[in-house]
Amino acid sequence: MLAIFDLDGVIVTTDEYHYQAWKSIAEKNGMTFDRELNHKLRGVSRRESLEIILAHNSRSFAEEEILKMLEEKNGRYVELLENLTPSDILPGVNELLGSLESAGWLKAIGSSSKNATAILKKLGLFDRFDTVVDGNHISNSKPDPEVFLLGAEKLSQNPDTCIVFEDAQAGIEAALAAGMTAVGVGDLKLDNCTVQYRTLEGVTVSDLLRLNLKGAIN
Ligand code: B16
Ligand code: MG
Repeated sequence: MLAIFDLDGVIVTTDEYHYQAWKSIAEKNGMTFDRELNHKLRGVSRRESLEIILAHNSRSFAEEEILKMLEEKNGRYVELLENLTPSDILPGVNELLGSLESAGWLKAIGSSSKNATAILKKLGLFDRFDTVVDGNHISNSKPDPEVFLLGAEKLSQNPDTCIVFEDAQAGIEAALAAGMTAVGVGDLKLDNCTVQYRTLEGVTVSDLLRLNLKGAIN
């Protein structure tokens, strides 16, 4: 059995840092950016996030300027990530990882972020995962299933024995398109997931087994 965790919004919340970084880039370039728009960027790649901000502001820029904005946004975001510590790990994550380890499950990260490894190292969680697949390894962003299928393939697991934990609708769709069980996490209402937990606090391996996977555990 393989549990695949999205990173931002499931293991840690970096929303505020993305918000601050995008806001400074948007304002510097005469565009507006607010928290509602920031929510729409969950699970969306860096480039596609900027495209959403440009569309929202009905603006277009030359490719060179777009690349500069993306670099500046990431520079600001990486600076802000310096503030992350293990105390930022979301409730229930450490406990669930421990239970999965005891039960012999494999564990992976399936994230759109190109900063996933750096974030996991800051949290002291990098070594807890059997593989980390992130924005550096894929050509197609969620809702394309590539990120999750690659994780399963790397660990030689069939999709029907994989459970994905996601906080974004695009990620839920990606998990379903991969033929995996999709578990929603967080306050934002998610459609089409088998179950949604507000946090991972109190979630047990037995709960996951009860989700009635199509594969090995039936
Ligand atoms: P980066 P996830 C996603 O991570 C974030 O939710 C999203 O807001 C961000 O734009 C994306 O990563 C790319 O991040 O700029 O660090 O490459 O939720 O898929 O873990
Ligand atoms: Mg996420």
